[in-house]
Amino acid sequence: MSVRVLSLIVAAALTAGCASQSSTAPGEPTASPITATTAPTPAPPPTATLIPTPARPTATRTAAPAATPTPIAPSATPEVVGAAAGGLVSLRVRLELIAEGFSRPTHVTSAGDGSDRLFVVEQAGRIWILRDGERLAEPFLDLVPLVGSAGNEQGLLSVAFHPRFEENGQLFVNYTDLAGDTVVARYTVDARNPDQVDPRSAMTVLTVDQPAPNHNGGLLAFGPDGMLYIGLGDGGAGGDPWGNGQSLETLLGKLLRIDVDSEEPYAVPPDNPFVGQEGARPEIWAYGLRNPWRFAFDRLTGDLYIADVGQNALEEVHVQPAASPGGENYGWDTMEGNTCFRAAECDQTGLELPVAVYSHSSPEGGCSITGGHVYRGAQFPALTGIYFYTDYCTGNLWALRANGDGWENALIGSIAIRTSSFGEDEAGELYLTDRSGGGLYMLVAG
Ligand SMILES: [Ca+2]
Ligand SMILES: [Ca+2]
Repeated sequence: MSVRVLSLIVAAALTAGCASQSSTAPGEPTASPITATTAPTPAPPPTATLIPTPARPTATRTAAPAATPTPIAPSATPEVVGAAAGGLVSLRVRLELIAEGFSRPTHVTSAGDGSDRLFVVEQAGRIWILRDGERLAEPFLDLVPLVGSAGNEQGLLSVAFHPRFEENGQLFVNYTDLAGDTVVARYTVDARNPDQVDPRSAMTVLTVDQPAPNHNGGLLAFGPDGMLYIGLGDGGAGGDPWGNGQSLETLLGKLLRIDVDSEEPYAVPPDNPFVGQEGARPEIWAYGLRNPWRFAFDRLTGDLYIADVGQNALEEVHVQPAASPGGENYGWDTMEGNTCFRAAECDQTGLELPVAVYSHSSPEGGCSITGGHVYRGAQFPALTGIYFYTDYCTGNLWALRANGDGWENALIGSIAIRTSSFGEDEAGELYLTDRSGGGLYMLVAG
């Protein structure tokens, strides 16, 4: 067995959000995430992996057959190969190496302050600045002493800059602490040095007890409404043993929406969907989520894309229209993807079905979805309006876009990195972090 194969197996064991961890729970079949990644596999049959959802307004539209993905070896610029006739499957994209040497990067984003800096988050607790592709010598923020990152899905998981960061210097981080519990905290940049955070500025916004090391969610993002959205997984183990996904009494298994400006540490927006409902936590914006590791707002339309990591069968993407008043039930653990979970039938009343799914049981599938963004950059017009997402385990890369009343979804290739996150720079160009190799890549057309 080669060194490379060994390293891939190790990486597979570290899968963030992957069902492989929860598959250790009794009764869960074991996923085999590494089989599709250890070597280039024979070409799978063409599939666009569209899911029939006949009863839903979001029903998927039929797309042209997908190109055969061609896994390739890691390199400085791992290519994505996708070619076929028409539609998304004819998209050609590749990854361009921007920087390397990060230790288990979990997130990348920008500050929206006109500085054009990129901020790369490391799982152990540091945030680094890239300016013009060069990493600054000192970290922007070092939370290593506060962060517990022993578990595969624990650590410093994201950073979000306040929409008025340029004025108030505020940023928000999401990490698991030394006890494994979720912490959302606010920090303020050093008034004398815009490349350093003042560690004394820490203010805890929210903490959530975590019953198990996995399924911590972890993303923070400000919506177009100026509210802070927080993704929280179902708490962990496997199969949601505590029933958190469907319970409005807990913050676990939810997307939260809070107002960090009106009060400290936060206020509940009065128009949140469960305000005033007895027994429901008013911070909840949407529920029925298993581990929404990454979600993203389309910066043009405000539509919200939620990539929810599946159990042992299906990975899924939900899309919430910008006009939604919230309150959606995304199904877990009544459903996994577009199927009933552990049941032949289930009551689907009131459940939102995903607009795209892929399975764990084929080479063109995977084991743990990493949601991306809708491309709104300026450099690659061919990518405009397309939501990109990938599978952490197989590297399969997907493109999804609205198509009339439905959705076009296509497998467009395979990338030879372990994508922990996508992120946008200030101009809307897209980047990916390779948790295994430590690189930061830019998604490039052509
Ligand atoms: Ca957990
Ligand atoms: Ca779902």
